[in-house]
Amino acid sequence: MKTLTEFIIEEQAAFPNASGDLTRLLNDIGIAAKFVNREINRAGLTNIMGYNDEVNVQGEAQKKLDVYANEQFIGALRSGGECCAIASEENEKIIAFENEKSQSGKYVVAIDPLDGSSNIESNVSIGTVFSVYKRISKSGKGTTTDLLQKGTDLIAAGYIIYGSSTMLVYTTGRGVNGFTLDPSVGLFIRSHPNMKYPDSGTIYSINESNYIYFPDAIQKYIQYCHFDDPTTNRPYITRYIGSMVADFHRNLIKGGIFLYPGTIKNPSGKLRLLYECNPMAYIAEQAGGKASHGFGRVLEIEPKDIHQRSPFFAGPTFMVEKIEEFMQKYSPDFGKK
Ligand code: P6P
Repeated sequence: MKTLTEFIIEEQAAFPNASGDLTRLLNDIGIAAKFVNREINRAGLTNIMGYNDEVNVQGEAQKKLDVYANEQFIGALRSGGECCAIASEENEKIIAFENEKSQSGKYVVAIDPLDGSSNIESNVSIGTVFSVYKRISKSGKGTTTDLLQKGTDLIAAGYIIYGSSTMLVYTTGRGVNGFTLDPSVGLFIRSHPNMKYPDSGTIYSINESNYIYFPDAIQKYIQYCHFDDPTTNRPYITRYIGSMVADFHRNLIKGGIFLYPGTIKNPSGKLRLLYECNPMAYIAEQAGGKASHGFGRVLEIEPKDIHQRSPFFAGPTFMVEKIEEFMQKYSPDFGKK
């Protein structure tokens, strides 16, 4: 049995110049996750479920748990001192920490503190998604430029899924490991070592209600999934819960592709590059799969804005490559200005 803390420390040993700062930062995230988990597990019993009459930068009604989760992760990272700035889905601008300790922090974090929160009252699994970069600026307050880095520059990325059990899944570029929270002792225990997509994938996850707005390539891919061809395990199984972390995690375990394409109304799709697509893309690639925006690696996108969106396809390599084949063949100019 290995705890998250033990594993992170062991991982640090693999980086000869490691100072322990990333170890402490990842631990800070793990601690905040436990507090968020506790509130989520009792959300139905307190008035925390309701809306707090605010809207976030996305114009989405903020649920109290969104605000609580945001405060927990920001608070943990601020007091930990390893992170100098944060980009959060819940904040329009970056949060550049004022305290001296944080201003000497070597890292910056992009985070979706509670993804899928519209599912809270229906008790559907929700999640936190985070990504960690080395700061570019040398010292002082962190800057937006520190956050606008390509996914290929990620130092670490992960998610917490608050589901039937609470799990923290992360990578530092040396594979993907999953840790299940034992609430009786408040420890994340390594339960899923070296997570990899299964070789065969038969699940596809997409919001088919957008069908008429999808480009031809996506409409044809959905028809491809429906086609009866036992030699390629089709028709595929459709599973879509509308909570990215839950859909992504199930597909990583069971083998399937998660799709959030662009539409003719929103060619860039809905998911945010910095704190949803990039961290999940890093995990997908480290788990032996691929993550594409339809025409190439998500991780190669040059970010221009901390809240910019991207089409997102992640799963086993053969399934993502099929999407890229269809985009090239049927919608080669889609989303290109
Ligand atoms: P739709 C949740 O709001 C979220 O950001 C992701 O977690 C999820 O995959 C997506 O939106 C669902 O969006 O348009 O299918 O309801």
